[in-house]
Amino acid sequence: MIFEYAPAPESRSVVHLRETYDLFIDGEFTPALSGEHLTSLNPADEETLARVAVAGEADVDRAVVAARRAQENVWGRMSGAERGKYLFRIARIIQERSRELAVLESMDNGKPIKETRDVDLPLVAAHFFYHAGWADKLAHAGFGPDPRPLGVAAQIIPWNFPLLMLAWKVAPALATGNTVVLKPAETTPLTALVFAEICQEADLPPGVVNILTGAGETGRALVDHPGTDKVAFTGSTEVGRGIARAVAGTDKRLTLELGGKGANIVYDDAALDQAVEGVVSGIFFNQGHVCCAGSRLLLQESIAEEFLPRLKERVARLRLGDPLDKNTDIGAINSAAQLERIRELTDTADEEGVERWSPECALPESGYWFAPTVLTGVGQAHRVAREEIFGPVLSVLTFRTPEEAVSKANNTPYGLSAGVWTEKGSRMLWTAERLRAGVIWSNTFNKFDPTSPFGGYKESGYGREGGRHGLEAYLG
Ligand code: TXE
Repeated sequence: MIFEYAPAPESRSVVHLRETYDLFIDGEFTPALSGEHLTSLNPADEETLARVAVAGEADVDRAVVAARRAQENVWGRMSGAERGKYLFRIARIIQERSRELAVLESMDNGKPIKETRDVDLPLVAAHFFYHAGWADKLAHAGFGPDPRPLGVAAQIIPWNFPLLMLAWKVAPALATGNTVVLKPAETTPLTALVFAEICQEADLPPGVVNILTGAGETGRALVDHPGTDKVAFTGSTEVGRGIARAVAGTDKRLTLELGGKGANIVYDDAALDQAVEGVVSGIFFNQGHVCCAGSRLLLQESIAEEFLPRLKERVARLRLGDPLDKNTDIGAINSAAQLERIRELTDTADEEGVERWSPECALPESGYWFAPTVLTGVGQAHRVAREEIFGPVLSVLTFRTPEEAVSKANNTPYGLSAGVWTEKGSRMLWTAERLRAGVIWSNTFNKFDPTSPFGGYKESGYGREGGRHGLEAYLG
């Protein structure tokens, strides 16, 4: 019998798109004074989803003034227990609207619905629940006798986990009594705007959360505005460096969560089936648009011959296509610019003599797509071993000894994540102690939890998000 594939598409009808979205300032949707708009596309088919306002300097000023007023007069004066009630309410509304948010996120970002539905949205709600629980306990949690909010936080987030990055930034800021002005990425602004509606639905006092859409210029104006007390940024190392320069010499606090080039180290005694699964999800989850992706596989040479065919066989079974199909494993690349970046780096690998392999897979005709790719014969000097590709591309390197594994894993300007696969506890600990990475997973990968601090070393940035360390970053 020949198996015929039957797609199982999630319905778009749960999403109610507006033609045009305004900015969200002081509790209201309001047109941008700049009068400008940008267009948000569905990267899977390049269709326009909506027009979105672009905030200019005057709009940034309005939002910062509203956030300051709300912080000083309302939010900063409220008891922690009361702030917690709002956060619990927001968390519950997110759960109630999670199907709509998951579909919208998949449409705006291109990521598969099974990821937005089973990973992003549950984690978004969990973040608000977790931080709601902290709001009334800050005074007794060892943050000092009188932990105080910093004031107004400027928050700039990327497009790879739009709503989850919003939750990572907004929930701890609000729990600690800060108010926020947040700018989502220009290619994925829509779920942040629905979040603004959720703030209205939760009766959050006006000005506590302000959402300004726009591109880099809006972000720059927000960073440069003198009226904020903290800047929290997740994005490219290049823009992060510019923000660090802009904030230097001011009294603003800064946290940066930047790029990565994570190593997944597989020793010869690893449980291989489990390691194959971990390596595959480590790089192909979310099309590889993950700062902590395991984008370098470090494979012990003695098992390379056995491991690589198994890995390729598993990659060949990944299903690429419509992000709204519940069976899809790999969705669309988020933008034409990101697709171009991935192509440029993989083309260089071809020129450098690296061996490229992809399973046979038909790419849709419209939209932005890149087939899952495994690069072998990669040396440490190759660009694909050093630079963040941020796409579904795995660079495979080999090692002979644990010392060599650690040295290669650490041979990167980044220091965000690593995975170690071995059945030997002593080897695991020996390796983990020597890796310079903020997050190290053992015999697993891509496990996230609001209680765990997340962040990097070196060019991956500084500061931690999540757990009590994440709260500390919003307290003075
Ligand atoms: O990032 P940008 P891009 C990496 C990844 C990717 C590369 C470029 O390697 O290929 O960065 O992605 C706002 N002042 N990561 O170009 O430009 C921008 O509007 C203030 C890793 O998308 O850094 C968006 O909201 N803000 C990463 C946000 O910064 C500015 C996630 C991120 O965009 C600005 C994304 C400016 N001058 C990309 N210029 C991670 N760490 O997860 C832009 N922005």
